[in-house]
Amino acid sequence: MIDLIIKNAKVATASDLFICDIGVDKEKIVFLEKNSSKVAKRTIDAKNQYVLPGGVDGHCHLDQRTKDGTEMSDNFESGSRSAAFGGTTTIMPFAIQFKGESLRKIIDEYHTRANDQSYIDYTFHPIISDASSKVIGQELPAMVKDGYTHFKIYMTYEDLQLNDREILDTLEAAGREKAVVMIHAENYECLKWLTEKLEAEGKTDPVHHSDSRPGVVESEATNRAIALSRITKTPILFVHVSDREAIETIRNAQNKGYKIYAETCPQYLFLKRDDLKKGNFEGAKYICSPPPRDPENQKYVWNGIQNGTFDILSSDHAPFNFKGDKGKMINGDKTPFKNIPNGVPGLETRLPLLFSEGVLGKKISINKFVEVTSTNPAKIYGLYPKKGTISIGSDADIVIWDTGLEKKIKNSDLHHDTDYTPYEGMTVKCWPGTVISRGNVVVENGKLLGKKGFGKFLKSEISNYVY
Ligand code: DUC
Ligand code: ZN
Ligand code: ZN
Repeated sequence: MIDLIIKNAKVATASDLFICDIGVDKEKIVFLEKNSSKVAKRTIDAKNQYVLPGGVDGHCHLDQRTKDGTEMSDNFESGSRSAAFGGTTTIMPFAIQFKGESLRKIIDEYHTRANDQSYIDYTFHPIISDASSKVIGQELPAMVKDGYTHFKIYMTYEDLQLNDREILDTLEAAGREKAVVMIHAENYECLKWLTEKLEAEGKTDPVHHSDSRPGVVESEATNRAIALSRITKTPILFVHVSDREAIETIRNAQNKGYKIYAETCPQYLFLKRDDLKKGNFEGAKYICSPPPRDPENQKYVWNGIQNGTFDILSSDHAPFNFKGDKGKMINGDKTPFKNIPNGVPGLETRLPLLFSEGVLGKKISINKFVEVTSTNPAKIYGLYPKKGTISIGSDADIVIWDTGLEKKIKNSDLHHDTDYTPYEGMTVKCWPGTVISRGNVVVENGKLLGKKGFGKFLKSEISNYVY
């Protein structure tokens, strides 16, 4: 007898929509059949419910080391728990390298942070901030061989940024090894110059974070990174793309046939610049980089999902508490925007927001939803078809969705350890009902049934996207 059958499932993948029974045994999907007569230890009837592959969140930050005295409010336990409640069954947090550190050492350290903590499967994106010849000539190739096939680099932040020459060196090495390079594109000199001018005028409130990083700061860096990608003939993936001109620049490059990929995030669909103006320092809750833009800009982000400019929608969950002296209020409730840690929480709300407004709001198809939230991140980061689809032989990472609801998002109902959500009060019309990771029910009827430590580290294959 097999472990589980999900009957009458309305299954959506990135390409198809069909009704069938899903058989699960020993953590895998073993059959997809209409009106199956087989029996299992457990049967779930999913009649009239969408049954989708578990979400793959290709970008989140958990228990990430910082240098400024702040501390992330979610670790691998609370972050993975929250992700599971939101219908995500694979997460990809970052392992950050500071200058002078060995990549291998930091990966070992992040394994220690994640070991026996996660409810769901995970992989790491190493962040390369030290592009020394040893790191990119020796460590990077060895790490790709060991299953770390995707890396992030920054064009901004004093401690993290690579200059153009270092980016060229890194891209060349990554291209040789067939690694995926994710790029945070913002022009550091420009935003630093703008920040200094704002400070000189006494403009240090949260909303001025947005003035220090106007769209052109992002689009200039985007354009330059595309040039560096072309020079080295190495594909790149832009993370957390927000700005209309940056989107157009990416679209143009894609139209010319360059291998340029892009990710956006819910904060650029649902949050706006005016949120940063909220009084009593509340605006700090919305500080992330790039910053939320104006409502007109949101239309371009939706359009970029619709027309395929964006391959991926990730949460970029970068959690810092609003209160206390380790988060947004590191220097009290007058903390100048320059010192406010960047990032918003969103692991749990990513899928319900996009399903509700995108699919149920008829902006995107159910297939597009699966594509950008599960299948593409699995493909691009070398985990497909183990993850990211419902097919025979894939891991049984499955979400049965409840629709037809009216649910107000409240932080007190979420399962992260962060003391706020920027989506407080927004209404969604769906929520994951049953969340299954490798055949095991992790969440059902709002209850956590999964076990801490069940989640395993996943080695990534070389992605087809970089050939
Ligand atoms: N980049 C991220 O990817 N996340 C949070 C902040 C940032 O700059
Ligand atoms: Zn970034
Ligand atoms: Zn991020």
